[in-house]
Amino acid sequence: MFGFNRVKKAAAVATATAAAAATALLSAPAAVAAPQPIVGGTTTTTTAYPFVMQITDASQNQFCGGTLVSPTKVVTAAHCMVGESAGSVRVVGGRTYLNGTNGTVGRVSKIWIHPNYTSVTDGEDVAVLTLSTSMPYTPAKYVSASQTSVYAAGTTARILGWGTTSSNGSSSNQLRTATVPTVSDSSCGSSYGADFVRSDMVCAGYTSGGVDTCQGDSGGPLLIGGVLAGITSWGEGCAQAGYPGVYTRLTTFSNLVTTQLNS
Ligand code: 4AZ
Repeated sequence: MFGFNRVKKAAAVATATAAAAATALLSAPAAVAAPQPIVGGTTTTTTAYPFVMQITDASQNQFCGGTLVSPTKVVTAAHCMVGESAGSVRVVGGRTYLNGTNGTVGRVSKIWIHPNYTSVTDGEDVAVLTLSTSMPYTPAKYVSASQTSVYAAGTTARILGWGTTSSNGSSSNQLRTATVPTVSDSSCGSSYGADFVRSDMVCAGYTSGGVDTCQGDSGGPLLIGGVLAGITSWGEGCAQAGYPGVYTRLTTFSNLVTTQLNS
C-alpha cells in the first residue's frame, strides 16, 4: 500500500511511544534494532533547523511538516492541504517537541495548492501557505529551476520531521533528521513503474532501506546542499529495501513557488 497519509493523532504520541518502548523491551529479539523516528536518524531541534515548521490543526495537533521560505510563506505538500481551509490549519515554528507549547503559532490567510494536483502518484504535490503574521525564524533557500544537477544520483540529502518511527508506528515527539542518498530516476522508475513521474518526483533512500521518511513527515523538507530541493510526498511503506522515499522535485515547481512568494 502506498503511503501518503497525514497523521491526525499526535495527541496520543507520548503514551503510544512509551507503550511501544515497553513492548519492544519485553518482546523484541536481541538482533532486531528498535525502529528509530523518521526511521533511522537522530534527534534534532528547530534551533538547528529553524525553517522546519509543524503543520497542525486548530488544536495544534501536528499532521504534516512544512518549510518556511520567507517570513510569511511556507512550502508543504498539496496532499497535506486537501480538505483543509485557511481557518482549519496552523503553522507552528520554533517548537522542537510535538507536546511543546513554545514557539510561534501562525494563522494562515491563504492556501495555494498546485492547480493540477489530483493524487501523489500523479505528481504536482506542492502547496504554499501564506501566513497572517511573520515568523521570526530564518527561512530556507529553495532550489532555482536551473539547479537540476542537485538530484545527481548518490548526492546526500537531508530529511526532517516528526513522523512515525516505522510504518503504522508512533510519531516522534522530538524533531528527527537523517541523511539519505538521492536515487537515480531509472532506478526509482524500476521500483515504482508508472507511478514515478520523473518530471515531478525525485527519490532518495538506501538500496537496503532502513532510513526513510514515514507517515507524518509529509510536507516537510528534503534538503540538498542545505537548500530546499524536495517535499516529502509518498512511498511504498517506509524504509523498505528497494522502495525509496518519493519527494516532490522542486526544481520543476520553483518558478511557481516564486510566483506564490510574490503574491
Ligand atoms: C506519509 O504517509 C508518508 N517512505 C511519507 C513518506 C513516505 C511514506 C509515507 C516515504 O506521509
